[in-house]
Amino acid sequence: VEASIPEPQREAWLKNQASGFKGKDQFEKEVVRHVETTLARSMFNCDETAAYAATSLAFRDRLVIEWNRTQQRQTFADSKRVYYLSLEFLMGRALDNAMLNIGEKEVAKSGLSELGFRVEDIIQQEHDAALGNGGLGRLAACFLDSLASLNFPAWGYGLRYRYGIFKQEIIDGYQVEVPDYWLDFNPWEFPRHDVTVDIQFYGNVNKTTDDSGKVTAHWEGGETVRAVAYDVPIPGYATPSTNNLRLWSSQAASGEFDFQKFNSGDYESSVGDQQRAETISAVLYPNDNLDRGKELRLKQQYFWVAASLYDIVRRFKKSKRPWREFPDQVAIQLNDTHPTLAIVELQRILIDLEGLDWDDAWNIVQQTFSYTNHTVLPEALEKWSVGLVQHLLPRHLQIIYDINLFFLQMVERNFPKDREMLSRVSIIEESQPKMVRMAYLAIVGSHKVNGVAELHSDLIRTTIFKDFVTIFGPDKFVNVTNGITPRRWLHQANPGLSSLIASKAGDPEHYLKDLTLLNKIELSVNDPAFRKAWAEVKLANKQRLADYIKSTTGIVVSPKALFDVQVKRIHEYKRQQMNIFGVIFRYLKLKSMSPEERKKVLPRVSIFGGKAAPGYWMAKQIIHLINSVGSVVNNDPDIGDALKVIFLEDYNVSKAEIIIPASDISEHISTAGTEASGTSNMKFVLNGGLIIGTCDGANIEITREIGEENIFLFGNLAEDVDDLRHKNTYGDHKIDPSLDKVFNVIQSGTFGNAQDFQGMVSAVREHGDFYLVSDDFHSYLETQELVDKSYADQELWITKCITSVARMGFFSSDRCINEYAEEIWNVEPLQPDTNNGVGKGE
Ligand code: NBY
Repeated sequence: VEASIPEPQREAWLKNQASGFKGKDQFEKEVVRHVETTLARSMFNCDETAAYAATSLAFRDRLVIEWNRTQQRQTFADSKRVYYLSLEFLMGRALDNAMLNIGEKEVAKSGLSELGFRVEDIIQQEHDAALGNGGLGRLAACFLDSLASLNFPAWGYGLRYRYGIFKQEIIDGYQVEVPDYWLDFNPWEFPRHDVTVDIQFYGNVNKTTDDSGKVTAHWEGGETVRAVAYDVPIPGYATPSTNNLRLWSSQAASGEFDFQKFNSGDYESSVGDQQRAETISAVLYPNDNLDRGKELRLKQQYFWVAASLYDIVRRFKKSKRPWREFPDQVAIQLNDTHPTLAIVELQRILIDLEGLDWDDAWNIVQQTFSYTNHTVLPEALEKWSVGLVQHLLPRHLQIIYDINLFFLQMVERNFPKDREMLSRVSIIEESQPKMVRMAYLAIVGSHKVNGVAELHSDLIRTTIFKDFVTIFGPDKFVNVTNGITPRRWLHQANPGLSSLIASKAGDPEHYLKDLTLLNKIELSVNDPAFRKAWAEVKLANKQRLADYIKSTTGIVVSPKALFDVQVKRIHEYKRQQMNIFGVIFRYLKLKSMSPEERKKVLPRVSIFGGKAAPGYWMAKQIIHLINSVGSVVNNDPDIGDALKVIFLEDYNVSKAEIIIPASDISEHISTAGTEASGTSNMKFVLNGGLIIGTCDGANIEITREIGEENIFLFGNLAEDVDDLRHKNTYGDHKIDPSLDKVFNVIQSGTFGNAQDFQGMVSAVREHGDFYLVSDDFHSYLETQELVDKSYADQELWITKCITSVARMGFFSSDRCINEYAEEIWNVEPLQPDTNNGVGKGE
C-alpha cells in the first residue's frame, strides 16, 4: 500500500499498461526482442535452446499480466481462498501447457516456423519440473490446473528443491541415479527476494505469567534459517485466471556470510552455516510410500509449513478481520501427513503470539484444516520420534502433548468403558522410543479427512482409522475419487485424438471443461469413418513411441504389435515382478512352439518404465530382472517380433505424454487393497487404451463407469487378502505350477546369474508371498490370454476403446476439485469478468 502510485500519476501507468503479444506478428517480434535483448544473442547464434528461452519469455509475459490481474482481483474480492500444501508438485513441462491453456499454440507454431523452428522441437528443449515422486505429486499438479481452470482463488505452497527426483540411467541392466540439475535455466519462476520469512529451529521454551495469572510460552534461542519465496504462475485453460504456486527456498538468515565469523578468520565455518541452511531445500526425498524418519526431512516439513502459514496469516491480518473469521477466509488442504505440523504451528501462532484462548484457537484450527490420506501401507504412515521433535521443535512438542491430552480426555468422557481405546488412538505411541503418529494428529486437527477412491476411503474407515470414525462420527470421513486434467492428459499429450473427439463432442474449449461431453462420441461408435480415423490415431501414436524406443534403446518394435505397458514407480505392491514373471512364461511358451505355430501368434511388446527408490533393494532387483529378460528375449532369433521386452529409462511426466497415448493395454495389477487409487489408469483409458487390472483403487470405479465388458479384471479381492496372507505364512503354501516353472528357469541361469534374482524368488517361495503373486498368477495368465484373443478381433477391440473413452468424463480433476470445494473447503469460484473496481483502488 505504501508503494502505491499517487492518483495524479496513475493515468500515465494506465496508458502504458503492459499487454504481451497479440497475434503472430507481435509474437515473432517478442521472440526476436527476447533473443536480441534478454538473451543478448542474434540470428547468427540462435540455437533451439535460445529459441526455447525466447519463446518461453514471450509466453511468460502474457502469463504475468493475467497473473497480476488475477491476484489483484482476488485481493479486491477478499473471498475465501484455498491453500494446497504439498511437499510435491510434479509439474512436468510448462511451455506447451501455457500455449494450450492461453490458446495460442497455433500462433506460436506458425510464428516459430517463420523464424526457422518447429514448435515440437522447441517444446522438447524444456527440462521437466520434477518436484515429486509419483502419483501424489502429479495429483497436486493436476489439481492446480483444475483450480485455475475453474477460477478458484487458490495457492499452492511447496518447496523449491534444487534437485528434483533423480534422473535414472540404466547401466548393464542396473539403475544408476544421477542428480537432476533442473534449475539451470527456469523462466517460469519469479524470485521474490522481498518475500522472506525467518524460521526458527531448536532452542528452548520459557513460560511467563502476567498479573492476571495468564501463562504465556516463549520459544527462544536456537537457530534461524531464511525462507525466500519463488512464485510460479499457473494458467487456467480457456480463462484468464492465473493462480500462484509459491515455493520456498532456504538461505542462511544472515545473508551471504556470517560477517562476524568471516572477519574473525573463521571463513570455513561461515560458509558452512550458509551451506547448512541451503541443505534444507536442496533435495526431494526419493521415497514413495515409505517413511524413513530422517531429521532433515522433518526440518524440511517445518521450514515449509512455518513459512507458508506465516504468509497466509500475514495476508489474513491485512483484512483486519477478527480471528474467528479465519476459517471463512482460509481453507488449508494437507496433501498427506507431510504438512501436519501446520496444525500445531497455527495453534502456536494463535495462543503464543496472538493471545487467543486454547479452545477458541483450536476451533479455528479444526475448521481451517482438512487432510487427504493416500495410503494404507503401514510403512508409509509417518511417525516422528518424540525425542527428535523435542530437540528440533520444543514448543511444538508441548502443544502436541496438549492436543493429545484434551483429545484423550474427550475420548475418555465419551467412551468410558473402552480403556484400550485410549492407547489405540493416542497421538503418542507408547513405544521405545515414543513416536508421534502424524496421521492421528492430522485427523484430530482437521474437520474432514478424505481417501482418494471409494475402496480406499472404505478401507481407511474400517481399518486404520476405524476408532476415529467411532469417536468423531462417520461424516468426518469422506471420499473424493481422484481425477486427472484432460488438458495435459488428452489435449496436450494426444492432439490427434483430441481433435477427432472434437469432431463429435464439440470444440475443445467445451468438452475439455465439461468432460462428461465425451459421451457424445458413443453415438459414433459404429460410424466406419470415425472408427477408421480412431485406428489411425492410435497407430500414429504407436509409431511415435516405436520411433522413441528405436532412438533410445536401438530396439525396433512393430507398431502393429500389441503394446502392453506398465509405467509407474517400482514397488512390490504394484507387482511389476508378476508382470515380468508373466513375460517369462510367454517366452517359454513361444520357445516350445514350432516356427509355423509361432508365426501365428499375435506379437506383443512389453513396455516397462519407472524409478526405484535408491535404497529399495528389491525394487532394484526387479528392474535388473526386466532388463535381463529383455536382453535374452530381444536377441533370441527364434522369437523375432513375437515378443519384445523394453525398459524405458527415466520415466517422467514428459515421457508419460508419449507413452500413454500409444498403449493398447496397460497394467494396474497391485495386490487388492494396496493401491489407494492410481491415476495413470485413468490416463490410459482416456487415451483409448484398455486396462488389465485387479479390483483395487480407482480400477473399480473405472469399471463401474465404462462397463465390465470393457476391462480385463482378475485376481483375489481385498476382503480375502488377510486370510490368504495368513495361509501363505502358516498353512501350506503351494506355488502356482506355471510360476514354479518360471522360477526354475530363472534359477537355471537363463537370464544371467540366478543369485541376482534370488530375493524376488524367495519372497514368493519362502517368505510368505506377502503380495500374493502366486495366488493371483494363474488368473493373471488366463486374463492375459483373454487380452490376446480380444485384440485379435480388432473391430470389437475398437468398439471397447471408443465406448470406454466416451464414459470417462467422471475422472476429470475438475469434477474432483468441485467436490473438494463443496464438501470440504466451502469455497466458490471468482469469475474473471467480475473485474470491476480493480485498477482503481489498491
Ligand atoms: O497417491 C499415491 C498412491 O500410491 C496412489 O494410489 C494415488 O493415486 C496417488 C494420488 O492419490 N501415493 C504416492 O504417490 N505417495 C508418495 O509418493 C509418497 C511420497 C513420500 C512419502 C509417502 C508417499 N513419504 O512418506 O515420504
